[in-house]
Amino acid sequence: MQDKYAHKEVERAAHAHWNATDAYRVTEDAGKKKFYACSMLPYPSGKLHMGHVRNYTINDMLARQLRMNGHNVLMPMGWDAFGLPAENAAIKNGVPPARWTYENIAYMKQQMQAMGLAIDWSREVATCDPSYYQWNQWLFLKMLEKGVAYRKTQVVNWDPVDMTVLANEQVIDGKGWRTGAVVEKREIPGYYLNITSYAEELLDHVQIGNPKATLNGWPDKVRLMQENWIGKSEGVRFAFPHDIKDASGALIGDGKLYVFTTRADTIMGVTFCAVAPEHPLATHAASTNPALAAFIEECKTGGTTEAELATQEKKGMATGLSVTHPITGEEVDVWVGNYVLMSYGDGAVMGVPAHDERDFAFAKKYGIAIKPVVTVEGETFNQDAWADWYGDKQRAVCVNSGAFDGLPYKVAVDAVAAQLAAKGLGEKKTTWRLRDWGVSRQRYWGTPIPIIHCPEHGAVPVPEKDLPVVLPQDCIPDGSGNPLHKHEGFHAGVVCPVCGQSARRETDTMDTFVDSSWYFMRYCDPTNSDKMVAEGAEYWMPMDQYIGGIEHAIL
Ligand code: ANZ
Repeated sequence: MQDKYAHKEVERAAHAHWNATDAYRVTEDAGKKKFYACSMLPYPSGKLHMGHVRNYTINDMLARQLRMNGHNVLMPMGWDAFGLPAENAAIKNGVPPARWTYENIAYMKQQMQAMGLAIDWSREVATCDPSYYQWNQWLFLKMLEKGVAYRKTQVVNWDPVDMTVLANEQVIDGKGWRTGAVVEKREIPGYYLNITSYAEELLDHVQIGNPKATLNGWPDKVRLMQENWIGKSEGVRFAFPHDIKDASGALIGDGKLYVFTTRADTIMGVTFCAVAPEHPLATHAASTNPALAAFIEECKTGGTTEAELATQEKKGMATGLSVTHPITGEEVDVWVGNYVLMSYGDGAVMGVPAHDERDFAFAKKYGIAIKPVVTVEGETFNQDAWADWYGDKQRAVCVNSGAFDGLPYKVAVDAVAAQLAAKGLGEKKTTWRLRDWGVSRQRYWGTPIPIIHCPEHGAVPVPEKDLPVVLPQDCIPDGSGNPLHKHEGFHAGVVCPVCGQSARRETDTMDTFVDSSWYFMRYCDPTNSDKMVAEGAEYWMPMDQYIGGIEHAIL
């Protein structure tokens, strides 16, 4: 026994021995109890930081202890290697993202090895490697076949000087981070995953007290956050009929302005309707009203996040159009409101200033009538100031509401829904806050979306046999748009899989969360070229320990 711990010598000798014996390489062994210890795969940002060290040490201690006790322990490592920082580094240093990324991987791997982590390096994966991302593409094709993946237009942040799409974090005070130009909201086509079809199932899994819940044991506040994120909202979807026609003489929206409300009991208090700036009625009205067109343009500048929309000052403008109240038959003016989201419900609201705080602020600002239609015992309505009880549905009873007078909230909602249904104008509906997942990025350093655009057949999936669609490694982004547009090799010789005509590849790439949503299963059989997730997963999954994200909490 030596007096001093001569770490350099001891560790050098230990590492040499582990390397020579391949000490941490594991194979599936049915005779042993397995333990799968996984860490969140790191982004190869350059160097390890103390958050990484802490994370990996926790699993390392666990792995070593269990191994000594006879467990068959898998502890893999990989690299979340696509994404924006590599492109930013390219812009700054003029180095291709591929080179920057692989150099960082080599450096960080050597740091991890110097730490002596008990990692099975034979299972290392890098998400920017075609042998990995080809499975993103394969899965995408399968989801297209099933209708889970689909294409539609999406609103993005557009930098008009760099002619490029910006991530939310690249928009600072409504301006592009590099150019300082006022950012526009633009609609461009993109790909989505239909996760909202699974909303009910997801909710069942997380909801506290739900008999189908599988997340029992997780902290309640995490589960509640998830529940609010999924955001189930039960209400009524109904239409205000109208006869507003477009330039060709066709009724816009088949003559119906649909809205979603959770407070159908307040329907008799509607004094206006408000539509989102992107709503077809807004576009129609703006075509003959330059002031409105300018207002809509103004709404399109600035951030697109929900938080930004929620906190900004409520602004609006009348469209000059009106629709018919479905119960009273009165004319109701249609406004454009900057607080109405196109992507929620129907992109339009019934305005009830007496009972919705946002509508109250809006009505006060623009001199719109405020008509109380529910009351709470012992309270008196004051038109000058908002009070919380105006919106308190639990204690509300209808007044000034004709046939609905005296009904409490729930009963009134059912009665209103029944009347609307009898007129063929509406029904009860569940709306979700959860949105479909927009997976395309108008960026270079990611998994190419396996689509070919044919002048005749439109967006055609790349046949499975032609996968992977390989991302060129030699592009150096300069900040002005996606360099794949200009990369001749990427488009050379591409033909439409349907008709054989010359065609162009899709240049959008996938969100990097696609990469990191299944890597833990790939580690179980990392080199399998026939299957995305193969038999190894049956042995190792479910993982026994996951350490993820602590580094974010520390930094
Ligand atoms: C009239 C009303 C009266 C409302 C009232 C509330 C209180 P949650 O619970 O989040 O689902 N809304 C509907 N679509 C919208 C959109 N696209 N953008 C902005 N707001 C929208 O909220 C549902 C309520 O949010 C709906 O109920 C609607 O306002 C508004 F005293 O309708 B309510």
